Amino acid sequence: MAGPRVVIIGAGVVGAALADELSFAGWSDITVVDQGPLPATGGSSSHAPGLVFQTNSSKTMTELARYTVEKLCSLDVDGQPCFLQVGGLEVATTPERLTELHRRHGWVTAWGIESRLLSPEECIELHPLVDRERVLGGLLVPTDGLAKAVLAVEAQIRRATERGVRFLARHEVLDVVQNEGKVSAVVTDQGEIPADIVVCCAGIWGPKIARMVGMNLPLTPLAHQLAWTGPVPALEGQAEEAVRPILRHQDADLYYRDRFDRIGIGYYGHRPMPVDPEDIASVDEAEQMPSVLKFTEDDFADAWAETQALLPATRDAKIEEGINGLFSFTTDGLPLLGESPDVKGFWVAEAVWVTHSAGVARAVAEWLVDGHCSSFDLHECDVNRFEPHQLSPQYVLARDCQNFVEVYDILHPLQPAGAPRPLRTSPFYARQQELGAYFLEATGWERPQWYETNAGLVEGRSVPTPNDWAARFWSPIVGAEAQTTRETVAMYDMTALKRLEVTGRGAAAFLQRLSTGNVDKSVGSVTYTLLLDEDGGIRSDITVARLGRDHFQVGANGNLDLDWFGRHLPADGSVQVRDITAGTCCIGLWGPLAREVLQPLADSDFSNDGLKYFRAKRAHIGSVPVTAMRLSYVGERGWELYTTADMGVKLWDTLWQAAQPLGGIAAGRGAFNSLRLEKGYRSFGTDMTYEHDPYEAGVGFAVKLDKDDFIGKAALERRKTDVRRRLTCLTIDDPQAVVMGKEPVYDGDRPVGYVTSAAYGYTIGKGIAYAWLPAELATTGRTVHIGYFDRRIEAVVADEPLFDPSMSRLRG
Ligand code: FAD
Ligand code: THG
Repeated sequence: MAGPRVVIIGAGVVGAALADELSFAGWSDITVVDQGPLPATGGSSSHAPGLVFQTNSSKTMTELARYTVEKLCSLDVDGQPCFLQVGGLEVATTPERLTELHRRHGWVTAWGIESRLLSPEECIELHPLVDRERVLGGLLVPTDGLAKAVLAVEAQIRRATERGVRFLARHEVLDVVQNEGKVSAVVTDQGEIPADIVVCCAGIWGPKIARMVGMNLPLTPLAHQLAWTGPVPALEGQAEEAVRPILRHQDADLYYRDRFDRIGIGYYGHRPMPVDPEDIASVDEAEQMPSVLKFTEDDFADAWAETQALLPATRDAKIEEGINGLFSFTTDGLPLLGESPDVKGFWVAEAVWVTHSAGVARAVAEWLVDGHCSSFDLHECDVNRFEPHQLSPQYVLARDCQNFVEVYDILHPLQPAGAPRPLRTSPFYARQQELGAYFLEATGWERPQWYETNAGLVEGRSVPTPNDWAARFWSPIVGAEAQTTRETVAMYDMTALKRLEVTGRGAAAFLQRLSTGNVDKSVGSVTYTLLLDEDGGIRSDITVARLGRDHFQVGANGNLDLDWFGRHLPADGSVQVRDITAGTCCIGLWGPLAREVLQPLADSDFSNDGLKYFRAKRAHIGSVPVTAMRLSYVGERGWELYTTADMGVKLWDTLWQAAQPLGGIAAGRGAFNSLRLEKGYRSFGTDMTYEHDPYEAGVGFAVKLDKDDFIGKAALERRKTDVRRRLTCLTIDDPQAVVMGKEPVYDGDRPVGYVTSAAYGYTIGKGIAYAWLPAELATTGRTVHIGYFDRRIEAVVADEPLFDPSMSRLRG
């Protein structure tokens, strides 16, 4: 297998690793070009201090880091190791941070990496420079350590070169040529190189390269301060480069590493210092290196004071050198991986730390060679995950700077972005404000979490108050709204649900090919179905409503669904896909009295016979034309009512006036999430993702294997009989013990899985947590324990769904 002609732009730690992985996978026509000298090109990798902390709230990021550690441990350059596995220690100097370290311990444990919480004494024993009086405790990950980034580049260049990869130093890329929507060559200052695939691994220069093919790459280079002390007298004679663990002091935005008798200090506490990629100095003009700016000493003053406090031995030393080094930040802190949506063959592997470099390279190599990546779930990292507003330069700059500021902050999982807000508002926004909506944010949308005007509903109800952490961004009103939905009727704003319109004479066949269910049914049918990759992994779960012979409306999960559809469109132009989210809106009207509200307003029959469960039709609600779909993510009778944005307020007011006399309310996402978990409805991206198949995830009912071929079918036939883990429903008796997701689950003392989503079930009167567990433990009645901060919470495997298994609420 020669493979296509590949040109990799950039021989930093990402480009070099990718060349190694791709050539290992068997592709042989690979050229890596870099404007700088090799192996220290002058990019971010050339001066990175190389600290590798694997702990991350993202499972994928942790796994990418683990792969990087394992790979770099196996590499050397003439006997010099590429990784010094000294361990990683995070210390707490405040009670809040100590609590946070417990949460972080939970994440690494959930993702399968060994770590230990340490007493102050144990911290000092491992890192004797730390002041005993300042630390309250620590978290140690023994497999963390120091990556020698330039050596890693060199080692991977050597291996790749042996396999025939060409490395061209001092070749500056000036343009990327495309032909009929496909890349065809890379133009350098020393000539043109033909290419079928171009992978941009240009780090902070990425946006500049991407612009050559008209692609908007949302990252910002920001300067970050790194300083080195001179000799520290207490360390005199240290013969090894690093003996103490790498150290993080997040309370002061600092990190540390050894270098013989000196110490490297990294700082995130200074003002954000963004740089336009166009303004980065060239290799020849740069004073030191293009990615290195002059050290601004004033910005470092607090860091040095904090350092001398935490590490008293440094008081006898001086700061000898320092840099303001550039590297990439993104709007959500995650990398940008994948192929341009517009130009075939133009790929990016950008905004990647040394920490994740080899893992990312492995993932992208698999993706390129196999068409998908089976070793890592990349949905969070896909460069096509963004909504259009998330690509605006102003948004990108603001969010990237904010992420720099927050890099070590303690962030609650529900905490919304501070700014820029509000960005996207549904037509109901003003009405929601009048009702005292408490808004959280999702992909730019302002979404009511609960409504303060429902406060009166709490009285006389049993709504337990959760523990402190779970009580943030929470109100007892959430419980009252959930219960009221099951008692009377509630209006839910579903506008943020991504809606795609698929039309054309090939539409039915197209959706049949992409989905696991049968969607080629009568006009008016609605189908819950899955999109899979070739491996049988879940790409999304969607609803497909057939509104006409050649007209479908798809309820989707995000921009990746639109991207997936776009990549599979038939070349003959027989199918069109359009995102109709922004021009439309939706109210979910759900609850036992939903019909009493709707029928008198409607010009059409909304009895059970008039519109059965999982059927759709057009109608008028008062003067508002709607598409009504009879389904409910909260598990109650009722409809999703769609209309155009201009009619939204009228729809809201019409329903509101009719619902109020019956005790109807507007309800928020807090209630919504609780109700859907009582009903056992999965949420893509949280409960199930690319790495899971439908059988494990408990959505096998949505797969019709007797249907004609669809993407992923062959893989499912294999996976169906091999279910080793299951998305499992757990209940928790202690009403205070509400967990949030991403906590480890233990069988005895052994970590065996992790929680995906959780909420208190206000109807069933128990806590609910969905968790991935080994199949043999997922048996009803089995007791397991959830690790929640410093606690172990008892939980029991339950039959699901917990609410209305007979579906009496939905049918009839
Ligand atoms: P680079 O190493 O910058 O490689 C990109 C390459 O593209 C460069 O070699 C460049 O010359 C080449 N290139 C660009 N444009 C062109 C063109 N037009 N033609 C030809 N070639 C081109 N990460 C960690 O994991 N741990 C840390 O402790 C850590 N500390 C850091 C400290 C500092 C001060 C800084 C600045 C960064 C730190 N990072 C750390 C981040 C890390 O260094 C980067 O994320 C990583 O090195 C990026 O690797 P890369 O290969 O994507 O980019
Ligand atoms: N509404 C619409 N589209 C959507 C969602 C939605 N698309 C994305 C996401 N949410 C999909 N998730 C679900 C999950 C469950 C159900 C609907 C959408 C559901 N399931 C029933 C069940 O499992 O009992 C029906 C199954 C069946 O009959 O096949 O209702 O909220 N428009």
